[in-house]
Amino acid sequence: MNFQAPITIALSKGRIFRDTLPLLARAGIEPAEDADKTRKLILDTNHPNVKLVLIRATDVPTYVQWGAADFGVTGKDVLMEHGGEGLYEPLDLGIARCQMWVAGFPGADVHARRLRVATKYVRAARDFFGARGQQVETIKLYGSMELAPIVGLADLIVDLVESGNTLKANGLVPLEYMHDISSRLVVNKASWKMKHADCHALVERLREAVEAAD
Ligand code: PRT
Ligand code: MG
Repeated sequence: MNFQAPITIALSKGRIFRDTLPLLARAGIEPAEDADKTRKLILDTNHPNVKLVLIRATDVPTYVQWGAADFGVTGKDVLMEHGGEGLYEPLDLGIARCQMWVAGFPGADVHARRLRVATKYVRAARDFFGARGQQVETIKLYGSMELAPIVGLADLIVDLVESGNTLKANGLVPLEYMHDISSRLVVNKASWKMKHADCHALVERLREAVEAAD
């Protein structure tokens, strides 16, 4: 496959890059370098017109929204928090799977009045509790949410759970399931129109790669 227009794909280092790589390879795109071993922020690929940019996971939707990247791969958790303005979400890549849960000490009352909830996912938390008419006070954190109930900063947390080991190691338990999370391919809405042939071809290649991986 040949790309006529320049295409930039935003990825984050770590599990997103690792899990996206085999899908890109099946779509015929191979980076010239290993993301986890380079300090470069822009990686060339085997296609002269295709570049990868390596940025913080939470910045991926922002880059794509503003057209600084045509495509991005980002967790549904990050996407829900961003809001998805300026983006299409054409494909669930089925990678970096986990779940979003309300968590806290065993037996904590998730229906109590005047709860304080600490989380990186303020929007998802407000939506979730708000949908059942429960007003909660949210405290925005950027990491280590598990600490919040222990030090009395919050009654509950909203966090991602994979094996459950992180919660368990801190004496916490998952209390209420919220969402299944996986990584999504997002595309800038203007790119989708202006570079439609190339963008559409890439989405279809990746769709086949995802189906082959299932
Ligand atoms: O770490 P950094 O601050 O650089 O960025 P990031 O945490 O956003 O990036 P990264 O690479 O850690 O996560 C990227 C995406 O992977 C997330 O946005 C999720 O969509 C997805 N993902 C899948 C996860 C997990 N599984 C996961 N287990 N993201 C984070 N975790 C963390 C979770 O927050 C908790 O601290 O792992 C811990 C729970 O894991 P268990 O196995 O102990 O339950
Ligand atoms: Mg992380």
